Amino acid sequence: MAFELPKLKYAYDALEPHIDARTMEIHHSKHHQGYTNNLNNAIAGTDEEGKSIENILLNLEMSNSAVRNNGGGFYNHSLFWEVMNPDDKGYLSGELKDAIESAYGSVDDFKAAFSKAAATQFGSGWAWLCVHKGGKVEVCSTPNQDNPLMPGVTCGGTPILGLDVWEHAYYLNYQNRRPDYIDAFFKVINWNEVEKRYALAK
Ligand code: MN3
Repeated sequence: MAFELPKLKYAYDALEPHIDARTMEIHHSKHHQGYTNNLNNAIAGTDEEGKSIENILLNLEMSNSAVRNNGGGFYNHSLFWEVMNPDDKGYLSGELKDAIESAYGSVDDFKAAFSKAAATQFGSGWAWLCVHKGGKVEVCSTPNQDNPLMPGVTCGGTPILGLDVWEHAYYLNYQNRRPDYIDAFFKVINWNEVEKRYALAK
């Protein structure tokens, strides 16, 4: 069974004015579709075919750039769409809020750390909030389409929140103003979804 582009649970214009419809449409229907197709092509006829994307990334041979780039791209964007929502955003609470305060002191300090990771990732990449076994959380960033599931990648653990800081994610609306895009992302984070992922991963 080949990987399929996941459907969005909201319309392309649902995240406006924070993330514009044209960017969402191109990002989902062109970029994410491209990673999906290229991943399927890269694993066709190999031992990876039929495995879950998590399994493929956790056991990735990092020198396999086709699977690294496109498997990462497939997984990262699938997470990205899920952790945003225009309506059902919830608010940071419960065990995840406790874990964030334990690691960063306060929610504002966490936001500053995450924003800094996103703003200072040189070139294309992602900022992450990860969970380690036992529940400790950590912010990090990765270049290109790498992510914390991959062997040897910075913070490790399970990513539960990810922000795409490739220019294709924001350039139409924000041009070079990546920090404004990062601020906007915080207005559409679906904390209910992030908390659900925290509970599963910890
Ligand atoms: Mn992208």
